[in-house]
Amino acid sequence: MSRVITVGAAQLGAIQRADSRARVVARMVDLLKQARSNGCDLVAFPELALTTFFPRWFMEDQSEIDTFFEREMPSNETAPLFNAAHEFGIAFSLGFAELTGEEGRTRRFNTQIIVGKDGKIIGKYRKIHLPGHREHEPWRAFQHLEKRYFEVGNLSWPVNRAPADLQSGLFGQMICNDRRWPESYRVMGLQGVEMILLGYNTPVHNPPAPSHDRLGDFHNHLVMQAGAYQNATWVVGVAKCGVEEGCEMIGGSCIAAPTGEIVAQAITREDELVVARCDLDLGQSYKNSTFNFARHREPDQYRMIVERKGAILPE
Ligand code: ING
Repeated sequence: MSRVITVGAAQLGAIQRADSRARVVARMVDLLKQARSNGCDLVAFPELALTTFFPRWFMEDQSEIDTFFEREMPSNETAPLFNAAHEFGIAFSLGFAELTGEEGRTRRFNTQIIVGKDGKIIGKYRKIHLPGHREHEPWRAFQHLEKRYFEVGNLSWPVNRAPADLQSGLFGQMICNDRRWPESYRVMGLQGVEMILLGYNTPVHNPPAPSHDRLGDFHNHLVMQAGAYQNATWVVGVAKCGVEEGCEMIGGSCIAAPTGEIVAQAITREDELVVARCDLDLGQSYKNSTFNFARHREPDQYRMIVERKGAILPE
């Protein structure tokens, strides 16, 4: 059996600090129009897709910081995106900085949602692996203050079943640094995920480890291909890229199959739609053989080591 959906990875080029949300949303609607002419069922947008990557700056004034957050979704500025997607009958995922009230206090998360063709939210995720640092580190060419501006996500990695107009697919999400941690994929693999949507903003230069810079593009694809294969799932990775406020970010948006192969990828660091027809049943042969978790995984062995919490040194 095959359950094919046509997917578009909607890579965004640079967004400068002065760029309005309205201007960015207009770019995203243009990508949705391209997706419509390519027969897309689903489009994935990057992490923090509405603004420049603001964690690159040290800010102390909370009202200034909060100008980069969304208090409601959709809002007046983002409504044109939701309206266009609904009119075109296209589902989409969107990353944004979420400011909300929960448990009687203000909460701030690096969030991503999947919105169905009917405009209803299918799934919501809040970034768990927050890279970088919490305090100002002036030695850096640029800051990476996600730990300062966001809380660690509190929704784990849920897998949600989409409606029939998306082949009743099992969809999961992660954000950026999450893709470097195998646990992110495995938690969803254990739920039978068939497609993971992930947005990222990844600087070319990593100040604490400049020797890694030359491998940025390689590591980007390595982790998504491995995560896809080892969990028998599609992985759609979408960059915000190019030079934002002097900071260069990698592109490399791609669609990786459960086989581990990249089936389509971006060739620019601009706004670019990467399209592939994805059979959500393609992972079944791996889930039923090599990665049949029920038959081949040994969770008791893993748990024993994890619960020891210490290093396992040879006698
Ligand atoms: N960005 C980067 C990422 O994980 C980073 C942080 C850059 C980690 C370079 C390692 C090397 O892709 C975000 N936003 O998580």
